[in-house]
Amino acid sequence: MKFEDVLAKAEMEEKLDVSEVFKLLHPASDDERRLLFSAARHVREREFGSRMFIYGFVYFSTFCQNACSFCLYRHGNPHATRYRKSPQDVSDTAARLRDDGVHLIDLTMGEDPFYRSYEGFNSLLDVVNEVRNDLDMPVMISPGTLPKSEIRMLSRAGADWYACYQETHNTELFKQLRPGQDYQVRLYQKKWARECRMLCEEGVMIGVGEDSQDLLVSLAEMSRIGTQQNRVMSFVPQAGIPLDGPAHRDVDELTMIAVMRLIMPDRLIPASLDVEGLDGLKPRLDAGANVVTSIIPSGSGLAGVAQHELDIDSDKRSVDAVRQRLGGMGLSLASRSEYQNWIDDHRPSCAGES
Ligand code: SAM
Ligand code: MD0
Ligand code: SF4
Repeated sequence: MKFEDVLAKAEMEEKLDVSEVFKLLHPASDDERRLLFSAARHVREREFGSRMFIYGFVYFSTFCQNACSFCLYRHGNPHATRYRKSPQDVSDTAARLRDDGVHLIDLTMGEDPFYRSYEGFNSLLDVVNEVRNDLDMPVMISPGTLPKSEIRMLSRAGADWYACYQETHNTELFKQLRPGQDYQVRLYQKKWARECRMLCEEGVMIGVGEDSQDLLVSLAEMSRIGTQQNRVMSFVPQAGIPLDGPAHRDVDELTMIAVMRLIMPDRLIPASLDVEGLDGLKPRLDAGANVVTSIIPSGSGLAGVAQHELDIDSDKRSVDAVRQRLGGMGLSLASRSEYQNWIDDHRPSCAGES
């Protein structure tokens, strides 16, 4: 089947077989690439109109017991700036982000032994409760892997979303990327969170040694697990880590965003400012993303992950800067109630497959 014919089928939301998805992952010319992105935007427009969502990012502890090969914050890396914000700092930052106009607060940490201790975890539950109930903001929690009992406590404290990225669904590659970590336990986070009625985010990385076969498997896994938000981020090389870049990429991030939009039209897809900063926003939205993530308040001393400082203190990772860029693209920010309605409509009501 010709590229255009597969695209037409995808735009009509007909189910594609593996060879058709493979074709979409490999546009053979600039023209095919343009058509792919335009179809992805078309599908996004049909599902979400021109209204984009926007998330604040609070990386409240950069201590980590793990040694992921791609991450600046891996245990023992002397190049990483380590800090641990207090619960009070976290809720003050969340309040500032709410006033700036984000739709959700993403509370993210390295696997910090303090916040995983009895005392630290309880203080985390208090912060989640405060942000959700006192600030009245939707909360995403990105704490790494936890036992199901603790995921349940986070859900009860008010967390709406659980984010935990597999990075790859190739178990051999996973071992290289997340040495010493258990593939199945990480995958189970999403099943457990869903059983606790939380929305879930899955994610894959590009440029870490994957091939297009691996990406096909990831797409199938995202569909199967039913994660309501799915992200793809290009690997950004870091000081002091074992993984080199840039590796050969069979498929780039933008193509993957577009294909995700086409085969899972109603899911949320981030355009993360954490990869190429504010200048990376337009290409990601042009490829069909609909959530701007990694808004970080300037002067807060908070870091990004893949880009720990890019655009932060120049105020370019702000809601205002994003709003301005969206205006130039004929897009706008949704209201908080539009976002709240979306999560109310998509929250799992019972245990699903995983
Ligand atoms: N520590 C928790 C964990 O690993 O699940 C939460 C942090 S998690 C949100 C950090 C994510 O950022 C990783 O899962 C990975 O997808 C992405 N990331 C980290 N380092 C990166 C890099 N150098 N380039 C691109 N993405 C990166
Ligand atoms: C982002 N820097 O949204 C953040 C982070 C964690 N849930 C998300 C990778 O790009
Ligand atoms: Fe730690 Fe998360 Fe970085 Fe892995 S990705 S080293 S778990 S902060």
